Amino acid sequence: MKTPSLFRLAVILAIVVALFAGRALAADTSAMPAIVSNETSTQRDARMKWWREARFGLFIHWGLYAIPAGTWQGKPVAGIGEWIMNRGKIPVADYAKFAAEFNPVKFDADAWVRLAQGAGMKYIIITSKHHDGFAMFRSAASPFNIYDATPFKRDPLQELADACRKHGMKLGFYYSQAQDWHHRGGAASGGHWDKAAQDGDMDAYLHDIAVPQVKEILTKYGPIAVLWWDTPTDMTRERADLLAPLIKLQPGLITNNRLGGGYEGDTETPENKVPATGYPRDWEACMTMNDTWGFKSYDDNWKSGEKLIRTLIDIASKGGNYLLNVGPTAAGEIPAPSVERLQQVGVWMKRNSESIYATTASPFRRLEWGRATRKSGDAAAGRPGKLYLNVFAWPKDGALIVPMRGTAKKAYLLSAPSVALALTPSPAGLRVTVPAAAPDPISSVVVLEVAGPIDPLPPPPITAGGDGVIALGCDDADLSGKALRVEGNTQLNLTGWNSVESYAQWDVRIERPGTYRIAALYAVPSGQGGSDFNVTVGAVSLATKTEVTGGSFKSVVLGTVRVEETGPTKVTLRPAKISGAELMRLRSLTLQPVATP
Ligand code: H79
Repeated sequence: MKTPSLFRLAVILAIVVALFAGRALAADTSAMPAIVSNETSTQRDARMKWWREARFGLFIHWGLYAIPAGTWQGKPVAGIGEWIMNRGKIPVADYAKFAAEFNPVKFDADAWVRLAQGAGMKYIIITSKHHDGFAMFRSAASPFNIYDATPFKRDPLQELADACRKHGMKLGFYYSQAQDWHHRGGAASGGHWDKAAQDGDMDAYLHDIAVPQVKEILTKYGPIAVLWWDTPTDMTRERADLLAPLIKLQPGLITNNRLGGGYEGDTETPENKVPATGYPRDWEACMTMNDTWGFKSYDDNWKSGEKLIRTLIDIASKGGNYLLNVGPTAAGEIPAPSVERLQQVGVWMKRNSESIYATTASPFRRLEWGRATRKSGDAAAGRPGKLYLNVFAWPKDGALIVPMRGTAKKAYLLSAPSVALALTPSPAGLRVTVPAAAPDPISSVVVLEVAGPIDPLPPPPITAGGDGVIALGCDDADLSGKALRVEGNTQLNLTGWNSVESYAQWDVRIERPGTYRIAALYAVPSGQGGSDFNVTVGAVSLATKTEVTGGSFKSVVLGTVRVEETGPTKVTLRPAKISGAELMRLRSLTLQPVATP
């Protein structure tokens, strides 16, 4: 009895597998923009391993734009420095003349690599060609390159590749594949100020310039760890298909999500912002140290060393990498303020990098005093799991409260591992008794050795402030629905309300019953207003419609509700019928008690 039924099962299984295989084949030939890859998730994890452990890299924007350095014909050109050709509407022939004066004799690849290494960085990504079309390497595909068009007559990518290999630093190349203001047909939608020189066929540009140059950078410089595409303007699937196969030229190459044509690459790349929460896959925040990528002589708006260090910690606590930029000068030097800051980061990393490298995202949504990262343990190897608490605001009362249930095996300062800190479980969380003085003025690391999984406590319910107003921020909300997420850097907003499944919910505690006026600070672009949505406070509900705010954020009174019950309550904002692309972008919701006579 058993054998035949098992056999029948096997036949059915075989048929099902064949059917699915057939479907997969069918999907391959369809227009689905999913890259066909036979890499298993284990292989992928192995390929991504060094990158996930690295957490910190140096971005270098270096090119001809370092010569004008933000000034054209005696006038400052607004915006990011490497865009000066575009923003200054510099004719192609005039911009090309910078090449004759480009002689960065102070360039010292070894010093750059040592600087990055000293800062605790594990990889370097340099612009091999930016939107200005100038190749920073010796290229057979175009004479507009640093070897053939300048008095410098050196190949900085070769020198950097050699220095990286010598110091065990991973090297990656940035390449602007779709936007090239110099070569005909490469200007896409970004170039239109010098039609006579820029007009041309994009496919011819890809064929003659982008494809051969990407081949060059992936074959002439030894092992390349990352290929960093940028601005996939006008990249159709067909066009991206010309470049995508080149990725195979470097085994293990990691690519970002900016090739275009539906190729997703390996990494998300938020630019100049730290997302409020992480992403569901690998991500890297690329950020400037001042307000430009390419050197601008007068941009002195430097972020402090403390800010850079805390940004690195913040990003690591959300499971991402930090790609921090420098813009070397036309002489070939990294500006002194950047060097100083990288050295400052290095001082902190020397003592505290264990809390950064090879860590994963924090188990806590938010911590009042700082950020957390973690490392899983290995019981077989006798290695405990660790929680790294990066404390920005050192407790004045000597008690660091970690909002988790239970206790830990052991706690200590990363700077003094042999001194155990007392642990006291409490309803508010695990209390770690710490010394009065912070070991580090920027961020001090407390290590918790843990046996099993961390059990975070839910954040305390939101209560009214001194003015009686209950203020609900977007990063306090529990989010439902696939697309709903928090965006923004300092000014956060909830976005992605594209279905009735998308809703936000807040845990509040009502201390005073009464009538509350509900207002929302939101943005709805023109033509997208009139969506229906509901706000529910416990058992009472309010139905309303969105107003157009014209793209900017505006505080809109939604109505009033009468709340009878005190105690823990849920406040929910949920769409009922969406008329635009999404309901709104929401910054906050407030419940203001209405004075009753
Ligand atoms: O290489 C750096 C930027 O030059 C590049 N990506 C990073 C890593 C980049 N190219 N385009 N963009 C980023 C976004 C486009 C911004 C624009 Fe603008 C807004 C183009 C025109 C308006 C910024 C402001 C550039 C010129 C003015």
